[in-house]
Amino acid sequence: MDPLDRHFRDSLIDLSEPAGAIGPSDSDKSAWWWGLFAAQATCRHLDFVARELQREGRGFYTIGSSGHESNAMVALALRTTDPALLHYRSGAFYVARAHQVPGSTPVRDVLQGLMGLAHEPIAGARHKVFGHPDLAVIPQTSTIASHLPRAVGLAIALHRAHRLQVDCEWPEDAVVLCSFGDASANHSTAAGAINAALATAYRGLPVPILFVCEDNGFGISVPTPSGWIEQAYGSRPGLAYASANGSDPATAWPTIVQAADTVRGERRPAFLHLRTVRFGGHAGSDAEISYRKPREIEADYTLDPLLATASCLRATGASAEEILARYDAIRLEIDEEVERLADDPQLSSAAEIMAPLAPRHPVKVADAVVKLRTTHDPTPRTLAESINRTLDGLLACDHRVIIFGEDVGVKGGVYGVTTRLARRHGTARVFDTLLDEQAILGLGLGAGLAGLIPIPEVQYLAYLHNAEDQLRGEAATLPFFSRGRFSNPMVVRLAGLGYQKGFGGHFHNDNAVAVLRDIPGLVLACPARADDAAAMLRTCVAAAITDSTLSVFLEPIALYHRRDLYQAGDQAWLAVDHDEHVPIGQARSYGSGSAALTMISFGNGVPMSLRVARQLASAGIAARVLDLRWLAPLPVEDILAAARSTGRVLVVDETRHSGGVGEGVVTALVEGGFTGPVQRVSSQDSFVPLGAAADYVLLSEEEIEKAGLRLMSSPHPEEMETNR
Ligand SMILES: Cc1ncc(C[n+]2csc(CCOP(=O)(O)OP(=O)(O)O)c2C)c(N)n1
Repeated sequence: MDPLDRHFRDSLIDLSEPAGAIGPSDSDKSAWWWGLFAAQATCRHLDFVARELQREGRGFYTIGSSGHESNAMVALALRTTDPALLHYRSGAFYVARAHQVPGSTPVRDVLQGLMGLAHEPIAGARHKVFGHPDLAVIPQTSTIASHLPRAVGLAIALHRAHRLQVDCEWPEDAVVLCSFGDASANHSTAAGAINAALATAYRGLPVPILFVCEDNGFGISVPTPSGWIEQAYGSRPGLAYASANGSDPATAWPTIVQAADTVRGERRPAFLHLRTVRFGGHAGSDAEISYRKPREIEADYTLDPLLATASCLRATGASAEEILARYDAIRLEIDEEVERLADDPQLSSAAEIMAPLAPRHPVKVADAVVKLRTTHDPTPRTLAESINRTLDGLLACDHRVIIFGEDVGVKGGVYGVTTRLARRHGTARVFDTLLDEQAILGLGLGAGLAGLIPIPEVQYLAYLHNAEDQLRGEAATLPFFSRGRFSNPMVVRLAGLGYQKGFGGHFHNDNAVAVLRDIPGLVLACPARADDAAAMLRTCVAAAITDSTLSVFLEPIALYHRRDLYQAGDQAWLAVDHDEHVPIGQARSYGSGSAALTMISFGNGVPMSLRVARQLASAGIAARVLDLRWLAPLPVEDILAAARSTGRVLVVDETRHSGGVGEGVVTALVEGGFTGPVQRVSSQDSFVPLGAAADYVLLSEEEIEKAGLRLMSSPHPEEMETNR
C-alpha cells in the first residue's frame, strides 16, 4: 500500500476537528464538504492508480496531483464556464469542476489519458493533459509557464471580442483561471505574462485573470526559498495578492472565494498563492529520497489536504468510518473503470494521430476568400502598399479581424505597412502592444480562442526567436492536443530576410526560417510581389476562418518599397491585385516550359533570379523561374513539374546553406524521382554584418549566374547515356 494511503487511513481515527468556524456558510455545509472530499479523494486515488498502471506496463504518466488537492476549492469558487488553463497538478480542480457538470466522467477521462487510450476526450492520448470542451478546460503542454501568455491573451481578448460583437465561446463576465507551480513562477514566460496582464490593466483595460501559484516548495529537486513567491508577487501594484494554506481548507476557502470574486467583479488580475505540499516526488521516476531527508518527507504527511478536509467533515458530524467508506468506494469505482477500459484502443496509425494537425479544405478556403475581397483596385502597387490595402480590406470585410503589434497602431508600422489602419478601423481593432513578442503572440493565442481572427505582427524575424515557443509549443499543438476542439487561428505577419540596405546588421536582415519550417501544421507564406501578397494574405485569413490554420506571413523587407525590376524607373516590380485566388501550396511560374533551365526561388531570390534569367538569355540560355511562394508546406507538385519541364534545376536560396529552404527543395526533387542535374546556391552559414560587408555572406546575382552557367555546361545524365 502506498505510504500516503496508509497514513491517511491510520490518521482518520485520531483526527481532531478544526478549531473555529468551517465554511462555507450556506445551509448544507455537510454536502459541500462531502463534495470537496469526493473530488480530492478521486484525484488522490487516480494518482495511486497511475503508479500501479505504470508498474503493470498499462500506464504512461505519473506526474501526480497528491498534496495539491486544495486546488479543488478553486474550481468550486469559479463557474464551470470560466476558461481554465491548468497546472499539471491541478487534477482535483479538474475533478471538482467535472462534478459540477452533469454527465461528466472525470475518472474515465483521466484514466484514458493515463492509459494512452484513443477515446480520451480531449487529446485522444496524444498527450496526458487536463482538458475538456464541456468543462471549459483548455489543455496545456508540458512546457512549464508557456500557457501564461495565452491565458493573459484570452483575458484581454475576452472583452475585446464582446465589444466587437464577435461570437465568443466565453461569457463576458468570465474569469480566466491559470494555475502553475512555484518554480514555474520564476520562468521568464510567467514573469512576462504577469507583467503583460498588469501593464494592460494599468492602462485601464479589463484583464479578468486569476493566477493560481500552487506552491509546493519545489521544482523537481530544487527548493523555492521560503517566502520568495510572496516577495515576488505579494506587493506588485495592480495585482491583488492573496495567500491561502491548502492544508487548512476552512480558512483557505473564504480567501479563495474572495480572490475569484475580486477578479470577476473588478475585472483585474489577482494572484492566489496556494500553499501546497507534493507527495510522491516529482513524478514516478523521481527518487525524492536523494534530495530530501526522510523526516522532511514524512512531516509533509501532516499537511495532507485530504486529511484536512476529512477533519472538517468530522466537524459536520461525519464519522471516521463514513469517511473511510467513501474513500474506499471511490477507489472501487476507479478500479472498476480501469477494468472497463481494459480493451479500449490506443492510437493505431500515423494518419489517425496526425488528423487534427492541419485540416485543409481548399474549396472552402477558396469560397471564404471571395468574401474577403473588396472593390477592385487597378493601381499598380508596391509590396508594402498592397499588404496595407489588403489588411484594410480584411478589416472591412470581417469584423473579427484584429491587427496588433509593436508600433503598428498610430505610427503604422516601422515600414508603414499598417499605416492609417488604426485611424480607419479604430484602436479596438488595430493597436499597439507591449514590447514583448511573447505577449504579442500570447494575445494572438487568446484572441483566437475568443473567436477573433488575430493578425499579430512581429517586427523582425530575428525577434520571433525569443517568443518562438508560443508558436511551436503552444499555437501549433493546441489543435493536436484537443483534436481540433480548441484552436488558435492566426496569421502572424513577420518582416524579415536580408538585402535591406537602409537598416543593416543581422537583426534587421535575419535570413533563417528553419525554425518555422518544421512546425507541424504551420503554413509559411512568403510573397515576393504585390499581387501575390494580396492574394496570399487573403488565403491565410480565409484558412484561419475555415480551418483554424496557423500561418506565418513572411514579408521580405527589402522588397517592401521596391518598384523596379531590371532597371531604374521600369516599375516592373509593381503589380495590380487582380483578386486572383492563390491556394496554399501553389507556386508562381515565370517563363515558359520550353526553357532549358528552371530556377527555383522565393522572396528576394525571385527578382534576383529574374534578372539573372535575363542575363542568361543574352548568353543564349532560356531559363524559367519558379517562385515557391509557400515555404511550408512546399509546393512539391509544382516543383517537380517545373523541374521536369526543363531537366535542369538551380535552387536559388537566400536563406542559409545549412537548414535553408533550398535543402527542402532538393529533397523534394530527389524524393519525387527527379534525376536531372540540380545545383543549389544559398547564403553563407553566417550572421549578416553591417553595410557592404553583408554582400560577402548573402547570396549574390553573380553567384546565381555563375551557377546557372556551370549547370548548363554540365552534361545531362541522359545525354551522357546517349554519348556512351
Ligand atoms: C520550460 C521547461 N523547462 C523545464 C521543464 C522540466 N520540468 C518539468 S516540471 C519542472 C519543475 C516545475 O516545478 P514547479 O513549477 O514548482 O511545479 P511542480 O512540479 O512543483 O508542481 C521542470 C523543471 C519543463 N517542463 N519546461
